[in-house]
Amino acid sequence: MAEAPVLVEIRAGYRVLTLNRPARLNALTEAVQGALMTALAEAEADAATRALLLTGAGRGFCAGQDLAESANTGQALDAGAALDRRYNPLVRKMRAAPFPIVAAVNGVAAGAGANLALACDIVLAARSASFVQSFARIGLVPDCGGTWFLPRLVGAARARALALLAEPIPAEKAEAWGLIWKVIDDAMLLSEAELLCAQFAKAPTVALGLIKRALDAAETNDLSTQLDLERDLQREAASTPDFSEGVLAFLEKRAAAFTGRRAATGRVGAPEPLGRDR
Ligand code: T3D
Repeated sequence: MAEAPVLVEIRAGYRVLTLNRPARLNALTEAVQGALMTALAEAEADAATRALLLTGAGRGFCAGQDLAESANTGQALDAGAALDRRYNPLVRKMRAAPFPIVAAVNGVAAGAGANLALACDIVLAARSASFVQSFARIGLVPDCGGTWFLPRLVGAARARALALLAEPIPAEKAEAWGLIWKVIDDAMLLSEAELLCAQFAKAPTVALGLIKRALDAAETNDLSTQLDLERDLQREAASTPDFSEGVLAFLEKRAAAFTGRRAATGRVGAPEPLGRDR
């Protein structure tokens, strides 16, 4: 039987998604993209999933679009259609996920693979990993949000050089430049990422999802609009049982026991995509 293109492991409070084409450095085929979309939708539909960990099998994280698959279609490639149909929905879904997504970049992250990592909320990278906006090497433009993420994360000058020169940068430089959150020694990468996800699995998940929304909206809002959005999101966060529990736990000088739910019982609260019970 063929190996699954994405491995899904269900842990206590979070899921681990592993891109699973190690011989091709986990290059993205339609099958991988489809499996990733399904895995994300299933995670969202499961109220017990409060974080995701995305990593790659073998020595690479992800080498971007599988160029052999692109070349083998036998017809002129409409790369715009591929983005519309497969990549863009994936990036939108990751950014809109109502829980944090942690990338454990275990090796090279190239092209769309680099930008899928940057679409995650927290990026950890193995010391031996590298990031390359390899698009210009093959006559393409950074996609999967690359032209949006790069200048915001590293500033205009570095974004331009990374995109135009398509040179790899090592994980340590990526951390120093603010492209990623943290470099971890190779042997510790996965366990550190798991620890982070286990921490998120006990966090006030609704508030974390709202924080993601606020930060993304801040990229285009003016201050006044953002203040209004913060008011609305704060109202929503403060209506969760996790807020009451957080305050009570503080006053009682104990650790909070957050449920991640939107309401104490049942499906109360704002309508949720995919019927999440929180
Ligand atoms: O087409 C559309 O739909 C538009 C959308 C485009 C989105 C994109 O992502 S475009 C960018 C595509 N990706 C690349 O251009 C990166 C290509 N790969 C590389 O530049 C290098 O492989 C790496 C820098 C990532 C790693 O280099 P290295 O020396 O560590 O490994 P390698 O020997 O090059 O690769 C190992 C194997 O993986 C090798 O196969 P082999 O020779 O052992 O049979 C190689 O061909 C294969 N591989 C690596 N990347 C891809 C790939 N096979 C298919 N597609 C790949 N992207």
